[in-house]
Amino acid sequence: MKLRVLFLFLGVVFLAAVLMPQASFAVETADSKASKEEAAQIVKIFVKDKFDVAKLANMGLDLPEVKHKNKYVISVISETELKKVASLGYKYKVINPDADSVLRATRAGTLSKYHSFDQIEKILKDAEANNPAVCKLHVIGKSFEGRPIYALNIGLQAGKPAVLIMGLTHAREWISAEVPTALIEEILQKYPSDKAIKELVDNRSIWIVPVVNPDGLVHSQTKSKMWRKNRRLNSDKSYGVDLNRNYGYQWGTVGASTYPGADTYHGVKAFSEPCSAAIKELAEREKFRASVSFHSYSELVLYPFGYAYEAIAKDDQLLAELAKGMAKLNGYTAEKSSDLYPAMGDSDDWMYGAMGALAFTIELGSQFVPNDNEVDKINADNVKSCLFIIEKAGTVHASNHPDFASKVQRAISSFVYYDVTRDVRAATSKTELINLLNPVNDSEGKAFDEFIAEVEKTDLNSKKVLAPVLKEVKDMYTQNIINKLGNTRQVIHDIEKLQNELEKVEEK
Ligand code: 0X9
Ligand code: ZN
Repeated sequence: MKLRVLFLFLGVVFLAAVLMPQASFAVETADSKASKEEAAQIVKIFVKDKFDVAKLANMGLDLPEVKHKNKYVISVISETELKKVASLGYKYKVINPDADSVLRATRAGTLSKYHSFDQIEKILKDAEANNPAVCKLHVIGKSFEGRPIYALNIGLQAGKPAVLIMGLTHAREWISAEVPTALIEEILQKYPSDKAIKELVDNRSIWIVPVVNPDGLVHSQTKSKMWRKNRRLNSDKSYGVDLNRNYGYQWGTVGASTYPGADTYHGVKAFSEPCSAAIKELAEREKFRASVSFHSYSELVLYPFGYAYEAIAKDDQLLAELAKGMAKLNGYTAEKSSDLYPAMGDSDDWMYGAMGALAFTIELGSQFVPNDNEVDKINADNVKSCLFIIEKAGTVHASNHPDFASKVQRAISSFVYYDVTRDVRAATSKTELINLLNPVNDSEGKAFDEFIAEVEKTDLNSKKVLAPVLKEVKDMYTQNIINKLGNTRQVIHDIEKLQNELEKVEEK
């Protein structure tokens, strides 16, 4: 078993080293702007199985459409990346050699059904001005280029279950800002007359961030429509970090690029970007019970974990049920995120894994910018899914949510989180965990029993992180037994108990 894990690990490291893209995508220098950008092509790449898909995601490719059954993916790709794909032996077909130009032609330069950032800003300010009793507009941070990141809080009583709805993490996914905006309008319009909506406003704290990536939206709507990332100027003079690879759970491992020019570049460190850091701060403060992040496209409701096939959430069943509940209302398909493709650093893995929120990503529609005549239906269907999850957040919760998790559980999840994110707080949170488990503080061994039960439930990566703690605790207990040597019967009993429990864990 251990050998298999080691081989798997070496295999991943090898693949990552071989497949990391060495070529750039959309590289701009500060002063030469778009002239040096490579055109974004839309390409169909044929795959054998899910491991082929994982390899492509691991190269840092951006894969908006993955058809496992029909054995192909659609990628938005640069010429250099495409050459790399071809050299690895993948068959492909160029669907569109210049994706931006088609959008230019079909949309004729107008936004028509879609809102600009300024228009959304006005909707938010009007919402607050016209409904001061039920909503308040917050600026939760500033983007790289200095634009405000707005969060509208609807339902102002303190202490009610909180839910977060986010849109437009990726620049070109314009429809993903429309649904949260439509949700605001629906709630505020219906609040005075609709009993069910009034019930939600009075008993929840609903936070809506329609545009997580304002710089990206402005860039996509005015300069380069197929833009995905934010607009950070990277050290190699390329632009942008993929905000959905920048969250700090299992950060820096798979399904993203270390290469700044790539479309899935994960940034220099977790939460390096003001926009993802703003969401982190908000989430740490509000302790959301549930969250939905809108993207486009593929008509999917995704649930964690996304970073690995084998990483199964403790609340897998509940997450799947809720995803299906939302999917029933918007007509989409519910699936575990990694089944689309394994990728780390997305908002859901962090929201769920580190914050204990029941977190979902909804991939809207069947293209990045659906046709005008589809927008109203997409909005209406997905507003229903939002209202469903907002309602559910009052009655169900993740087992690791801070309001519900035990001390031991919380200590385990913060230590694992700080350790995997290489946060300096890992050391103090380890000490806290060990103190809880110290037999001096845990004379009946209750915390220890809970620790063992919790370790058993965690995924393989967390078990690896927890192994040294287990060893230290084992040593402490052994020492404690030795200290009690006077009472032989007690010693034998304690040793047997400890041995039994350790065997159970070590077998796994
Ligand atoms: O890749 C993404 O960030 C999301 N898809 S998109 O086409 N909108 O870019 C999906 C994220 C789902 N999470 C994982 N597969 N881990
Ligand atoms: Zn997206």
